[in-house]
Amino acid sequence: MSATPVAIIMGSQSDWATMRHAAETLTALGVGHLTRIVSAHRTPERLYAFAKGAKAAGFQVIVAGAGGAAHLPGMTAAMTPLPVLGVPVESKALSGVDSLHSIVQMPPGVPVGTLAIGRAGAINAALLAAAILALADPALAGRLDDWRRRQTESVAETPSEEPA
Ligand code: RP5
Repeated sequence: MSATPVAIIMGSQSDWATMRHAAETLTALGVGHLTRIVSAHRTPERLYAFAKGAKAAGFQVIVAGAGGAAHLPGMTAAMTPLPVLGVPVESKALSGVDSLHSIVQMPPGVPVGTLAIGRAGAINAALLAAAILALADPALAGRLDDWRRRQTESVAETPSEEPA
């Protein structure tokens, strides 16, 4: 496997507060990743160069987060054969429903695997990327199993007075 199999791209610096959760999850699983700001609207040539070169650069999965008119995951998917996982970033105006609709409603033929809005989607995109890579990486599959086991063990049987 490539040392950096996952690329996490996002449309803006403002998306990092959400997308950092994907990066942190991949770090916890020992999955190499690169993070880049690539805007479909403001830096279209950067997007073109990234997406066209992603496979040759050694990436195997792309996680793309964007908010509002969130064309980044779909445009990326249009220019690479790699699986693209889309994270709808929570927008101020419409709470991320706009982002979700922009990312999830791809026409047949160019898929984007779309996750939940916000932090949950970022974490789950990383877990899904890791699961894809784990199909060909038994050591990573073991780390994913451990991650799930620890999650299971962390769930109390009885609710406490402390806030979650
Ligand atoms: C999108 O526009 C970005 O993905 C971001 O979620 C949204 C707002 O960007 P900023 O105005 O905060 O840079 O392209």
